[in-house]
Amino acid sequence: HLLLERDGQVLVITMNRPEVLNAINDLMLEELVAVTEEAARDNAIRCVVLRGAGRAFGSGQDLTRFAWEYSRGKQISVGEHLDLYHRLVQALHTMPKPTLAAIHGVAAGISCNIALACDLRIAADDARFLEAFSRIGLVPDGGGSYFLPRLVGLGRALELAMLADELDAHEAERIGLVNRCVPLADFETETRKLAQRLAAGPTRTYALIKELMFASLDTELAESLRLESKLQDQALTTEDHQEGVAAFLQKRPPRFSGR
Ligand code: LHQ
Repeated sequence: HLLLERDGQVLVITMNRPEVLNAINDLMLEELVAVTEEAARDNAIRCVVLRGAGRAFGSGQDLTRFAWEYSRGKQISVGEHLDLYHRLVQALHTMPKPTLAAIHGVAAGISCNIALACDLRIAADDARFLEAFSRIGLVPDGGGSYFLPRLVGLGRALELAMLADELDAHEAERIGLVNRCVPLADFETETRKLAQRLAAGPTRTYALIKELMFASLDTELAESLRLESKLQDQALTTEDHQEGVAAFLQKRPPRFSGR
């Protein structure tokens, strides 16, 4: 249920069940886990883009499976099922290269939260974000309770999760849920441009930046300063650091290799 495409050093993962707005079923989830874990290991990939086929990004967990299990009177334990989602969210979060969610149309439920686990989000102006969970009596999962308050603050996070109203793309951009909102007509081009730019960046440094920023949210200043020193030591050993300095001194654009 995925389409995979290599565009230079960018891996584009397209969720492909357009007839149900890319609702995530078991097979798609297993494929997403396998592909993201593999992308993390593959040094030839320097940026990962996640998007949806058809008219939407994704409508969340495929609810037909759950409806079916309810109808058979089965007690559902989501533990094992969620474990797979957790592997996906962890793979995206710890990916040692940038991840970009490209959202058009609706992003609902766990599909929305998977987008939140990516480093950056670009949205088409037709995008709609929906923390749909409470509409069906569920709590946000797939990392939503972690990323949402960190991205938009506690007040907005509670509102989005409790009222479960749709948020349009402009409002999402205004509150910082997405990094940028572009006209639908330019969405593909702008996504590609941003992805190529990220793939041409200092990849190892990007990974260190992610680690540092998230760590700072759970530590005090002294600890953040210590971690900055430690990770700067690592950044200083990269070829991209040397290249960046050389390019600056030679007054030319840097050619980063990701090493
Ligand atoms: C769908 C779905 C869908 C199947 C649209 N499944 N078919 C929960 C449980 C346990 C463990 C794991 O985690 C989770 C996390 C979750 O993600 S819970 C939240 C699940 N998602 C939702 O509650 C959203 C349900 N969908 C909707 O509310 C609407 O479809 C939205 C607002 C997403 C889009 O509305 P529209 O643009 O009006 O499209 P539509 O409703 O007409 O949908 C098009 C088709 O897609 C339709 O099928 P049909 O045969 O009538 O054309 C829908 O039934 C199907 N579809 N979402 N999640």
